[in-house]
Amino acid sequence: PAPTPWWKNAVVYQIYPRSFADSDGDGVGDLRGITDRLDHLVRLGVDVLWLSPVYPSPHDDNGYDISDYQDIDPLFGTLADFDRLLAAVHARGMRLVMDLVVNHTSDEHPWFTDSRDGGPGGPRRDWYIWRKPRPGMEPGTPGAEPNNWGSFFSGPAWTFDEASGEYYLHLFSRKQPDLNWDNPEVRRAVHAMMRWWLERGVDGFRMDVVNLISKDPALPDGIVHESGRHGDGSPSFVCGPRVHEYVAELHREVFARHPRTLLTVGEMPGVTIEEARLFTDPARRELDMVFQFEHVALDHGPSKFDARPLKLTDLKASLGRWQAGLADAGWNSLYWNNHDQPRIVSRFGDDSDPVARARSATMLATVLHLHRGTPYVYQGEELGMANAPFASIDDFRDIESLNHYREQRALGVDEERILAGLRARGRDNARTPMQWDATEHAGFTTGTPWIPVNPDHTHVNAEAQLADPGSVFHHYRRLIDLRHTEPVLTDGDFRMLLPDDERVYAFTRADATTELLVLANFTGEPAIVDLPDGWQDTGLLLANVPDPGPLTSPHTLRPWEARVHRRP
Ligand code: TEU
Repeated sequence: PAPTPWWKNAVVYQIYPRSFADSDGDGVGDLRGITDRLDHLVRLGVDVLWLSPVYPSPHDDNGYDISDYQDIDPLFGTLADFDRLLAAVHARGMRLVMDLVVNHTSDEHPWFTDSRDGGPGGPRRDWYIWRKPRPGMEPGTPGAEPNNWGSFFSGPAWTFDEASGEYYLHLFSRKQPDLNWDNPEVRRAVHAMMRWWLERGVDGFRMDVVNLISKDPALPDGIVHESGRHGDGSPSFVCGPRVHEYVAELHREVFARHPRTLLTVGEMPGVTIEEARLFTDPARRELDMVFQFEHVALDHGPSKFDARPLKLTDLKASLGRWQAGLADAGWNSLYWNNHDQPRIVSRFGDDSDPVARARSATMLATVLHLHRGTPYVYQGEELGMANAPFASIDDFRDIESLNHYREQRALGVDEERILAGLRARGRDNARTPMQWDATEHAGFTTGTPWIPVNPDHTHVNAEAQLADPGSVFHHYRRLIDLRHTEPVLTDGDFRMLLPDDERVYAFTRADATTELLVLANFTGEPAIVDLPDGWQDTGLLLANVPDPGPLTSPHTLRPWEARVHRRP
């Protein structure tokens, strides 16, 4: 059999540079700050750093709107700073993966200004998606857009360009025009740029919304759902007609040209298990793994801001389906958190008091890290960092939240109701500064942070947790160590237990020699569970409570208790 790829028992740590560590006191994190803090990651034991974008950008979407793919934004430092960080990461035996956003560029990228200013028939007009107004409609007026698609960031997915009388497509903000991937010139330019980064020594890419790059060329109207104000274009652009052709071409023109093994992960809103199998089946030479979104869409209504309680059986059914679906071909990425999701301890756990926070955070981590796939740790997750308090709309920074607020206010929705949705699900929850210590601004900056630090940093911080062997940090360190030392964690079969139990998440991992049992209480109350046969008196491998005691049958799990047993 082919050797097990290195990333099958690796753990990836995602850094959001803007909020990780500020070395020059301007209130924004930067590359030197990351280099200064690498030993935190070495202590944690992670193998790979995934860096959210640090390229030049107007920061309309905090760097996911790139205006130059082959440089570093002065806000974060210079290419020399980047090379120093890369060397320091490699010197510690870790690897660095870049976040690449090529479904769209910034509207300030020269490719787009050429395309716009050159007008129809201009030099790069066909590098983006331009269309005439809907026939018979007054150009530039609501409803005259070429189709009825809405943007992920509220409003229509089209913006009118007065000079040419045409519209350009942007699935995200109007400052993020979508590239036309049907144009081979665009694809060649992207391939050359990616090879440039690989020649610089980076170890792979996280590809932003890479399953959206191929659109149905007819760009048909989408269905207007009952809660929607615009058409849902997703059937025309989620895993569109030529997406596998383009991703396989990326593999051929970029990844395959670098003999050292890379890590490639595609972020794929709306991807199904069937599609994910096609993207990650090694025989197809496309990507190593994908980020799917099913498990982080179980606790809200049509809008992500319409928060609803999670049903544990829905979560188990969803994650169980993905474990089964990719068991024989392909590979799962495992995550609760990233820069787009609220903090998991506040979402699926309990952040209301220090014990419940630490206990529920380590329970959630244990469940995730014992699944089959590559685990991702998002900065601060290893400390059990929680959602931040946002006093008013002025505390929010994220374009997705600010646009949603403006749109809902214009519709006359009650302000407190909108703020409640933003506080529960807003992406800024993940973007408050990393909490290094209990000093002012949590040791993140000596200046004024670009977004307020969570007041709970006085007791939730890396310095305090490093000194406490029972901390969330040390539990993550033990989980990551297990990933490196227990082969059954990498390739062992996954079997979900108790699918109908609304309180306990239980499953096993097994290979020819070893079997693990994971029991986790997803509630703040004691939970009684009947053990599967033969697990009493088995060795306790890891628990998130100080005095776990032996397994009995039936067994009473304490609030938020997680434990891993091993046999033989
Ligand atoms: O996210 C794509 C994406 O699907 C998210 O917009 C997600 O749907 C939404 O945030 C959930 O509320 C990627 C990046 O991770 C995100 O930060 C960017 O804003 C977006 O693409 C555009 O580049």
